[in-house]
Amino acid sequence: MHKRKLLRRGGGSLLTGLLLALVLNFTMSGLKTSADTTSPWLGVTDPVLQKDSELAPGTAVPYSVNGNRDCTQTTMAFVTNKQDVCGVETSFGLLDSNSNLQLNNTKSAGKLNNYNGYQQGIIGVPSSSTVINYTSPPTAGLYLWFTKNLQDAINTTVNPVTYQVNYQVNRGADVGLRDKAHTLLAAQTDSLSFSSNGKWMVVDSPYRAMLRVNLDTFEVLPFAPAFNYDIGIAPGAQTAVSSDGRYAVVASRPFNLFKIYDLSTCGVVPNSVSTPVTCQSRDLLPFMQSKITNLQGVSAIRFLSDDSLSLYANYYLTAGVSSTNQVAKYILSSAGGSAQRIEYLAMGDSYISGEGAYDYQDGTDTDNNHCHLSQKSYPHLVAVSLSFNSFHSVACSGATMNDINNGSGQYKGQVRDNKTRDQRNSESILSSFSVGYINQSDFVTRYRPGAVTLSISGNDIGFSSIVKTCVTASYTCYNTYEDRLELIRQINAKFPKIVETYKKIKNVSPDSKVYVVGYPQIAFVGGNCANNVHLNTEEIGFSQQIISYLDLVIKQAASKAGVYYVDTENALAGHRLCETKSSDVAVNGLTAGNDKPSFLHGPMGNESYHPNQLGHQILEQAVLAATQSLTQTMPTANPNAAPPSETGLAILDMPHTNRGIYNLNYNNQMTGDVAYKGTLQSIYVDGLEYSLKLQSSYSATIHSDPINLGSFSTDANGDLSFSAQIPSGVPTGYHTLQVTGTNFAGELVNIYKIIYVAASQDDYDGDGIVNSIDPCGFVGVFHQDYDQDSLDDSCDGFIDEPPAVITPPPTTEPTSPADETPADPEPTTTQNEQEQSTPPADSSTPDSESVPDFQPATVPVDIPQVINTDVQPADNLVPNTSSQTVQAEPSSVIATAATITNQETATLEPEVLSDSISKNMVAARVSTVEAAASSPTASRDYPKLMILASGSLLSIISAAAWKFRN
Ligand SMILES: [Ca+2]
Ligand SMILES: [Ca+2]
Ligand SMILES: [Ca+2]
Repeated sequence: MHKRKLLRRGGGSLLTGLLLALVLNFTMSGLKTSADTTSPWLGVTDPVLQKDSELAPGTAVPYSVNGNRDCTQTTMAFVTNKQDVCGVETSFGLLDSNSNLQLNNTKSAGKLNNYNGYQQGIIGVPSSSTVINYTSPPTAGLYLWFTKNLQDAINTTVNPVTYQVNYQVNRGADVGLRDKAHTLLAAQTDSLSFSSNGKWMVVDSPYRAMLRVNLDTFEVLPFAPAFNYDIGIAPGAQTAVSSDGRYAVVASRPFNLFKIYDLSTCGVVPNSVSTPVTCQSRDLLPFMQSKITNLQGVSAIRFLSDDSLSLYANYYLTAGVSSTNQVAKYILSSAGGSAQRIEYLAMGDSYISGEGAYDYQDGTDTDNNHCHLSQKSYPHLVAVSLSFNSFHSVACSGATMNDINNGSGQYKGQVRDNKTRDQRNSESILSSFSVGYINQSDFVTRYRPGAVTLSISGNDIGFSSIVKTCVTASYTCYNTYEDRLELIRQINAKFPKIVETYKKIKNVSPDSKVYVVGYPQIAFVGGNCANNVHLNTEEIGFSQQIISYLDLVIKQAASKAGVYYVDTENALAGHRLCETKSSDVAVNGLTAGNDKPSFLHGPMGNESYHPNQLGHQILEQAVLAATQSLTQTMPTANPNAAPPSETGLAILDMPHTNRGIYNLNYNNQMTGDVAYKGTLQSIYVDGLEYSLKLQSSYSATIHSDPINLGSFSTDANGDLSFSAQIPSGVPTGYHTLQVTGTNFAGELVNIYKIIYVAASQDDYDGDGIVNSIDPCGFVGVFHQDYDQDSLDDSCDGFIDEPPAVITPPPTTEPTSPADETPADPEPTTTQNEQEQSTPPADSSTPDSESVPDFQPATVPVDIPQVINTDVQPADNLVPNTSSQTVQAEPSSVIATAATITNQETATLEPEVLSDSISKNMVAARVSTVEAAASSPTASRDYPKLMILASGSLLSIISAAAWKFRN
């Protein structure tokens, strides 16, 4: 049952993927020799030009290195001062054109000194660990030398007096820029540019050709003529190359040039490169001149995707009068591409995927994929409300900023199939909007939505783990100044990355309206908390403060990036936990985990403390109102926006313990969510991300009472990969697992994750009751089940009102008059029996408040022989969904029996369930079935509950959801 369902779910997309892969491979191999698929850039139809924005008079095109290479304007912190720099975001850190280097997750920057023999100065490649050194050739330009894996090639020295960090490259380069005949090719670095993923570059090799270089293989394609440097005019070359290497652009204002080349059409490259090979191209200049009067030139040209470019154009308002110069940003799309392809895209983490609202989209609630993308999430509701034709959500529960941004070939996505992007069919994933496989921002690049809503950064600070700690700790969590200060500093440290994430989305799709949605408050201080809340007053107060603070930082980051902040902080007011009766609460309390067994995220369901369906309805209204139905215009970026100062923060007004303050880095990827006592736990830390030193020792400990797990060495790449024995003496429950040591910059580094240490795989909390029948797995039970769905209140995410007792209609009230309904008091079952709980006003039951006793009908009635044989998928029976009638047709089912089948059909005593079978009631019976099926001899074939009505099969329901609920 279980396996079959998986096949069904995976089958569709797998097959589609395979077919697409075949089609693509065919197309791509065809492209290598001739242009089977003519590029829309090269056809006869004109491209489409759209003005994005006019720059204010006197404003220049954004700064770039040598007027052509992209860099990010930011601040680097040195030991003694801060400097504004324009740096390249490499995979090891930020490197500026003065060779200042700030390694990832380090606090102080240092000078990167080149290996002896190269000229000082190192060129960083975006999203790559390769750097470029250079030496002078006898003639024009520079020889380029590539050093791969820079992190393997640097030594650190820290000045003992000033503490200034210095990095020294300790070996020569790996490879030079050469043709196949091994001749060094000089390069004019003014013309150098990279694809945004760092896989390709283009550069002019003087007197030879404009080259495209593959930065994995260093293979060279001479695709266009070199500039003529002999006539005394600097070309001011503007170049660009697409991330798949297919297209390149060359432009020059003095040379009246703006051409796009389709490099899939080029001829064979000879061993010796002296001139360009033939490639098809299109001259875009006449078109641009026809659209922009008095055009002077184009610059900062970048590929947004294969069929659109962003660029800046200079033009004169008055012909020939340079003082009337204007600059504007444009989007130029090929004839096949339009500027906007879908109306609305939602992206981000669990608060926007709809974790907790259930009704998850197919394929997002499987063993491998826990994205939990809900059809009841607020973006879906917004899209329906606004009658959008094209809406998609690519949000995934658990997403961090890395899952938005990481476009590298090594990125594995959020799914658990251990495949890298290079091993996936990205085209198929993009075209089918499959979530969790590739970074989310690529969907923006591809589809350039009219509006984007984004919720991100909560997981980067481990927000859900913070809550888990508070729920299970026997002490009050985060109740000291130091605990909270570390958290605040951790949030502040993410600020630049949050800004970058927002900017990136804006940059890849300048036309999109980007709405950043904050996090709602989930609990009310001082109210009456239901049994599923598990947080004390201080902890709820802390949760409010930390959500407020995170929202403030997000708001500031949005302001700095120039995107619109949507304030939803108080959206759920009136419906928060502890604020109203539990059936009217818009947020789940602690919810027992029901994810599939292989990749449990711990015993606590991810749905815990997330907005439920009501919550998403409220958030829908809040987002519509705040964004004026997704039409609100974008604010002007405020470059001075910053997180608040630590001084005077109310959240820090706590008792001091005067312990040391650590530089914390929450890392959700470093290990699994659950560890078992007495077993080995695998731990992995990416050395590049934290600038770990190579072949150096780091120690692992588990807290809160520190237990040393041992010392472990990084490998030759600086990565840390080891297995640590979890001692049997660690108390069962949530703990912090941390790795500490010194990074490349000589700073103390602390990388941690909150994990659940379980007594054993079968019995997490070690109370002797196996998970499958332990009601709440690890939190104590109250032996109360208010809503009678067989889930103890302690871990029932939503405590509804109890099901109403069915009342037979009063005898005096005739039902439908002229049909064959007998006159006896037969109860009527409808889909909404709950609403019938109040008996109709009737003089025969005058002042009775009491509800009549439930009376199972025992009189046989005519019912169809086979009423319904639908097999209900186990997921439909997750017992905390609110009560609904299961298979309630026809409306007068009377006597029923329950049967359990295993491999050898075991039969329970047939029993009367009720006159209508609700999920709640089935749930109650399945727990009995479950107990019977959990014997050691029970087969892997899941037991099924068969519901019979007068001997006819009514429904078969798999009990797998119960058997493996924990
Ligand atoms: Ca147990
Ligand atoms: Ca319950
Ligand atoms: Ca419930």
